Amino acid sequence: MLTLYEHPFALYCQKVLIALNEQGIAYDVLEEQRDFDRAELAELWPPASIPVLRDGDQVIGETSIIIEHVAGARLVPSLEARKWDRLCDQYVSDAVQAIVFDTIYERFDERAVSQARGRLDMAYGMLEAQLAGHEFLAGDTLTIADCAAAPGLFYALAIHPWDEGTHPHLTRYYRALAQRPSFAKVIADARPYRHLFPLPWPADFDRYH
Ligand SMILES: N[C@@H](CCC(=O)N[C@@H](CS)C(=O)NCC(=O)O)C(=O)O
Repeated sequence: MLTLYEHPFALYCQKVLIALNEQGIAYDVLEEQRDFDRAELAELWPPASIPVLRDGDQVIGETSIIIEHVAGARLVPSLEARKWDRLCDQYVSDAVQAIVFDTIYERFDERAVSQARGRLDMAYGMLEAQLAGHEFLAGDTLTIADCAAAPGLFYALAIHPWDEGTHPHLTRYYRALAQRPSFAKVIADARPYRHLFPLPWPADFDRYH
């Protein structure tokens, strides 16, 4: 049996949860703060980032590697899928984290936050252009790239929403992802933790969900 060390409200954990749900893979959950803390996790996985997957004797960190481990070519079928997975992690999810962590860790670094917002705008443009010609990021089927995009866009929507008028394809794409059972479950399971978010949560946030 697989065991996932995770937290339902953590962006990168949601990426793996979507992949597991998509594939109908059974797993046990250990939830941060309830079942383990970061010091305990560091003994297993020194970076102590979440999620971490335990599969028998194997301890696997890094979401893209976890997804490749559990799903292989079913979710990582092409170089294109890997490319968009990397782009979504680096320019959407990491930009979101830079903005959120700026508040959590009281850095108040306006330049860094502004750069992160610029990266999000750049990423929205890239996604819009790609999605104009494809249902999903890497073609006609859902891949690791969409597992990466969904939670990044979820949090991006809360702090730096894209303009729906100039991004109709991105809007269509996110709306469809949000209706998909694998991601809808993740959104529902994370809902009780929204009070943990350190920035204002928009009143109209659930318009897509
Ligand atoms: N590149 C990592 C990123 C994982 C990551 O940033 N996880 C966040 C939670 S969503 C984390 O644990 N951050 C470190 C911290 O909160 O101290 C991956 O893909 O697994």
